[in-house]
Amino acid sequence: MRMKIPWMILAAGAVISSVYANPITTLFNTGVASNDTNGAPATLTADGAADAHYTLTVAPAGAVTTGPYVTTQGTFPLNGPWLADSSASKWISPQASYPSTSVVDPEGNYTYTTSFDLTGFDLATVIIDGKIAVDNSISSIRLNGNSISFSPASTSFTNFGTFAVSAGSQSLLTTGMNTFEFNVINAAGTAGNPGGLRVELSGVANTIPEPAAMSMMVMVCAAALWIRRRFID
Ligand SMILES: [Ca+2]
Repeated sequence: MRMKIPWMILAAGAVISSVYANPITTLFNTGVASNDTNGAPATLTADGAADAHYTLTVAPAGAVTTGPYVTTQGTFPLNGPWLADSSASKWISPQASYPSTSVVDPEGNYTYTTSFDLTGFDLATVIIDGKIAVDNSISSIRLNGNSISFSPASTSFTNFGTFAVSAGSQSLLTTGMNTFEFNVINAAGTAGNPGGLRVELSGVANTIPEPAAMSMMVMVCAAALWIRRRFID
């Protein structure tokens, strides 16, 4: 009879695991209007429109700061130099389009900011994977004001680099809204010199059980204990 105890433990574990481990659906890639219930991109933002989830919070003197905009495809720099847009993400930039090489963004630091909601998640279990491409280089990535490490691509606007938030990073996180800042340097240049950012974010975390779910787990454990005492001991 004691051989049946692991089945009870597995049953309780199945209930617990069905309560936990959910996608963080408020992490948005650049150029994405909405996510599905699994946190994957569902609808993209139109070329030339302002990005719904990213803001340009710092820019050099003389820069356009009303965007960032989803960069227009089919023309420079998305007709060759930049990594092509995909169904997962699109480039965003200070200006909506760069119809000629005389349309440039000033040299200097551009800080792009995006926020996501960790309400209801166990902060110690948060795992986020990020991909980033920039024009021209990344100076830092900050999470709630804390610099986090990243692995830049060797060619910054034709390939993605990576960064991550590992489980156990709760000291960097806060219940409720959290903020990434991507600090991008646009290089000097008076012709054919746009700035831009491309980010893809995905994350999961355990949810903090609701009272009803906690009650269910307690009942499962109590039932297992009762069966053990009634039929096994
Ligand atoms: Ca540039």
